[in-house]
Amino acid sequence: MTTLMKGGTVVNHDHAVRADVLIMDEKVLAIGHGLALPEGTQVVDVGGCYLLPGGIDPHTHLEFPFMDEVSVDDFEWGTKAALAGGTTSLIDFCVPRPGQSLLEALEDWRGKSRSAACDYGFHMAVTWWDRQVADEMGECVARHGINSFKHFMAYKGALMVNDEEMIQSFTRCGQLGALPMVHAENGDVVEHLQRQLFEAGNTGPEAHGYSRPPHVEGEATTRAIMIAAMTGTPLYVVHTSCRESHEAIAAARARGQRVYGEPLIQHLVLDAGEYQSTDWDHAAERVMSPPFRDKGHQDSLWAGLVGGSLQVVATDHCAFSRRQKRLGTDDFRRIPNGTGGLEDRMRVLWTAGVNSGRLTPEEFVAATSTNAARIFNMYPRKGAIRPGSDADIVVWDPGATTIIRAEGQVSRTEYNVFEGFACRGLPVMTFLRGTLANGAEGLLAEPGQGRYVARDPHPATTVANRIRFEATRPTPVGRRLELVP
Ligand code: DUC
Ligand code: ZN
Ligand code: ZN
Ligand code: ZN
Repeated sequence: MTTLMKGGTVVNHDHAVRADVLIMDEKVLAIGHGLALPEGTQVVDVGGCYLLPGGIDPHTHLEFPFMDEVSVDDFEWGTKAALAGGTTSLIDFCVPRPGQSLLEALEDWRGKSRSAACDYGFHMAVTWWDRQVADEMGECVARHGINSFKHFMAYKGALMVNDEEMIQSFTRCGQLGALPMVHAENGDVVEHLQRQLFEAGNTGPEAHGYSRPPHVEGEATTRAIMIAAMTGTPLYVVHTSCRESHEAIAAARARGQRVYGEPLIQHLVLDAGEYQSTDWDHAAERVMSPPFRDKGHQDSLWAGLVGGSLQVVATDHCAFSRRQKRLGTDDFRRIPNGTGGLEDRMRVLWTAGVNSGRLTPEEFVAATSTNAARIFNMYPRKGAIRPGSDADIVVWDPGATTIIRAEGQVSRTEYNVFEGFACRGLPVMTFLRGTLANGAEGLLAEPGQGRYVARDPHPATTVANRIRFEATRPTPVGRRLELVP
């Protein structure tokens, strides 16, 4: 089947141009004017709209067993929420249970993801270290298309890794050409502050924010950056939420280190005042880690997006129901950490970023799609509208408006942290590999139509990093020299 999208403006990360887009067999075939149309071409009028590369959210937790609960948006509903919001690909975190091997966990995630309605990939979490983990990381890269490994520096006693485990794993990533990622919060300090706060009688959700102050994140980010410098690997810092963490990333980049930072849409527009609500549910529903910050931190994150020291806007979509949140009624430490955002990320970022004049439409595309595709090696199959790319295309109407309401949302939660947010600029049609997945008729996407995106390793990135590292320090840690092609 061939489809022509006629009369729109194609926006890629580097330029925008008025042009028609011809789609054939799931791919973009041609972009231009007066294109020769095969017989039977279906024409879609997109006059007055932008055509954007489908959103890529590289940070989700669908059906995630976490804090003794399981997040309520599974692969079916999480990916449908994504498509409703203009996101056509996501990368979910495969997290082994304690004692479970990486490859067994991958089997679990494969099973859960069979119901995916949009395209998806996996990162793998490394939550302890031994020889088997090292071997299985190699398998993940060589055979399963996973080229990124996540390290939790928080969640002591559950997911947290110590510094030795991190340097082992980062070194292994370097050997494999894979990208280490960190959830950067100092888990020892968090646990200490949580206990102190709780023992002093602070049981409510506002204590969650106090137990994870910005310095906890700044310290861990700095530590991870230094370890990455010693192993000669790049580093991706997930959910960069505060000035301290952003400045550590910016300083590392200025030194020539390849460090990437990912603010969440939540942290860009919502602040710590949410935890002061007299409505317990309202505050608890917004408990996530890192927590929402005081407003001043938002300016730093926006500056990072504009200036290039932060590259990707994600969601950390990890949705819990009100019932699950209420498990922490007597103790904030038991409130499952997580919020949703897949449905909202693009429309909220457009409203707060593009309409405000902070971001150009091209920069919006970079932050919501292209940069993630490049960093995680899905580019140019994903993250661009150009001949040969998957026809993942969002028809974006900059004049369309809505007010975000939990009622009627796709996500299975009863609330929405962006409740009441007035959006201007909406995805009015979302095409996944050339097929309409969401439009005026509502969601058309079927569970199971999402395809797994295998991702190759990143030799170029690690080589470049090694050279910079050697220039500043003559004795590299690890065994990089024999491994570089
Ligand atoms: N933070 C959350 O809020 N939820 C899931 C995991 C995480 O790190
Ligand atoms: Zn995290
Ligand atoms: Zn409320
Ligand atoms: Zn996360």
